[in-house]
Amino acid sequence: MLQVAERHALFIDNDTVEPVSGESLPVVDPSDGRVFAQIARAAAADVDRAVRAARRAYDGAGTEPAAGPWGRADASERGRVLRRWADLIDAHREALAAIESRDTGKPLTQARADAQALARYFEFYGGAADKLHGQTIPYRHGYTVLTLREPHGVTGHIIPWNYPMQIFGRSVGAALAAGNACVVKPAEDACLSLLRVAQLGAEAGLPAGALNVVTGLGGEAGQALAEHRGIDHISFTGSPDTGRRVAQAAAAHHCPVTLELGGKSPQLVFADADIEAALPVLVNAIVQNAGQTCSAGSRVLIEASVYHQVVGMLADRFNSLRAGPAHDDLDLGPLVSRRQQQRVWDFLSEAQAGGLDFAAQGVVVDDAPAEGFYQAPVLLADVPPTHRLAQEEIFGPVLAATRFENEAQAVALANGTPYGLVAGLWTRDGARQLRLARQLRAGQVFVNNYGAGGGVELPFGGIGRSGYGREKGFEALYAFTTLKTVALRHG
Ligand code: TXE
Repeated sequence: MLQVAERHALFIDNDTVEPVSGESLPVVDPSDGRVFAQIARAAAADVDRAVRAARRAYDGAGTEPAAGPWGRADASERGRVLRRWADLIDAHREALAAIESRDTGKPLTQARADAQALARYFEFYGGAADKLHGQTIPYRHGYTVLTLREPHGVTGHIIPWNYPMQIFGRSVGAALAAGNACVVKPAEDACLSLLRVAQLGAEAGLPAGALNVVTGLGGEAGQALAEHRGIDHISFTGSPDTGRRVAQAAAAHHCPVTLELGGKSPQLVFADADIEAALPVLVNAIVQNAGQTCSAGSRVLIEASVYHQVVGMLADRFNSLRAGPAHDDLDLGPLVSRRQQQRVWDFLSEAQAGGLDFAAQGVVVDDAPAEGFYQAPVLLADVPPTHRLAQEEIFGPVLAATRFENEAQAVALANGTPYGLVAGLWTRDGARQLRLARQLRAGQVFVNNYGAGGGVELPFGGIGRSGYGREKGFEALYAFTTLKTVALRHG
């Protein structure tokens, strides 16, 4: 079993720092429910210390703006640091995967993929850092007008527990590449990998204060970060309710926000689809990370003429899925916490009470510790589209199947939740592919494939209750800059 240090301090100014209160929070292993480490419990004073460290890295001590070691670093130098960091992450991939797997409960193979994605984010944004530039704009005679893409300054990053490394990569990678200094608040349920990744950042050459990690509770450290007047931009990934609170706190000091708030993403399967090709993708989209994925394909909408065939094939696969301890590396690990397990149980109790059809259920292996937070994957058939199970994000391995009669109904069902993050479309009809790609209300549409979790290069984000703003790809770099227009009259 992996050994990790018992107590983890905050990471500020490239150093380990104790919180002012000296208090800790327990770290629980979801596979057996046992406490195996402690993290520091930051409060407002610690967040303030981290923000001031970031400000020094960005602005320096003098009066000239952006004159700190990170603020004045050339774009090419920022890129080199990120690429060195990517190499270090690759070199430590196994250790990082082991930490992430134990802390979140995700099977080792999935944690390895997360570490690989983190390295890929830094490689991508490291390469992009010196390719981000403004434009010149044709204006009146005698003028030259240009735009400058400038960093916000100090950015705040509130990270959830489901993909700590990936979400850190997409958010912090883009922010640092654009020239910002960062303060990160990981989720209290999963911090350990990010504390290690931050140390590797210092080894890669990040100057003190360019990246700071404050662990603690959302309502304390997270809220303090969103409220802090020294923060110039906040990116948040988490639940819609907390996202609203973060946006309200940020609005009080006119701080721009990017919100990614999850989804209830549909996959549409038409009768003309390559069903054999679709099946493993449909299953993986809800089973990956035990369904705790913002872009999980948690609804499958199936054309009536193939409904029974597809549900039958899905059921066969669901019945063979196994959940067990993270280190056993099965199809699924446990859920992240007792609270998340209870949330999924509540949804399933409601499904049972409402007489929904449990078409298939995988197993939790016999030797899984009784105190772990396990949930076997469940396939629900004929879920009425207005039922809460077809409307709300469950964030567990529960797939809701619903049938449709025609294309118009398929689109209406797909668009019929308050969310709009991702949609998947399975059909061989080229005209329909293009038509529906336009009609589906989502930030990403996948045709004959589905990208739950991945896609470093692909702009990602939602509409409606799924949030706003875009992360990933080049688009994220724009979000982490502010645009200045300079108009020169020279005659
Ligand atoms: O989320 P929270 P929770 C959804 C998913 C899940 C549900 C609840 O449906 O079941 O949310 O999970 C920090 N000010 N998603 O309670 O509260 C918190 O410390 C500032 C979807 O864990 O949104 C953590 O770092 N920050 C999602 C982060 O917010 C605060 C991923 C997310 O926690 C705060 C996670 C506050 N007042 C959950 N309160 C996705 N989009 O992938 C909490 N936090």
